[in-house]
Amino acid sequence: MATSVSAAELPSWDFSKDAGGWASGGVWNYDGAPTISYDEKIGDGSIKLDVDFHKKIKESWSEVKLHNSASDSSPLVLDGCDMLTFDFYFNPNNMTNGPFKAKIYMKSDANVEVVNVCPDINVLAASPVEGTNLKKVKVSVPFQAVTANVVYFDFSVVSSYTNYKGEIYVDNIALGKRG
Ligand SMILES: [Ca+2]
Repeated sequence: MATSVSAAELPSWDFSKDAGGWASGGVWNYDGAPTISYDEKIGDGSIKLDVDFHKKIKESWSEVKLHNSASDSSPLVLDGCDMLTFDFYFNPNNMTNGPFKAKIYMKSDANVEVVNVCPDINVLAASPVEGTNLKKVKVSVPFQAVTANVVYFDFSVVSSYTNYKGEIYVDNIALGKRG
């Protein structure tokens, strides 16, 4: 009997069990060493970034990277993927000015840069998270549609003239298709 195979779902990470292959990917124009860890509480599992951008308040770009090591060994097969969404948690008491940006960067197995976008994170759209000092905003990042085997995948939080010092959480990183 034939078994129908549904189209592969686009990858997503809800961090319900672990960091899902995401780990520190280094920094760019950042002073010090951020601490990247798995947090089991916020968002029922998320990635925690302990960062300090205050020495870079005069800089338009100070970057803390997460790297997806799972895609190093087993390519992410993308077919018409043109969007990434994620949840961004921050503590508004930890900063007096902004904004943040996200940077999404992917390279294919043909060594082609298939995604390289860095939209602003609209912190003004964030809502308070009950029982915490945090605010949360869902961020949608559109990009030109990609059909490729992705073998290099970075997700960065970028400070643009912020003095943010403290914890940031990232959750529900999901690749998808618009419309
Ligand atoms: Ca989660």
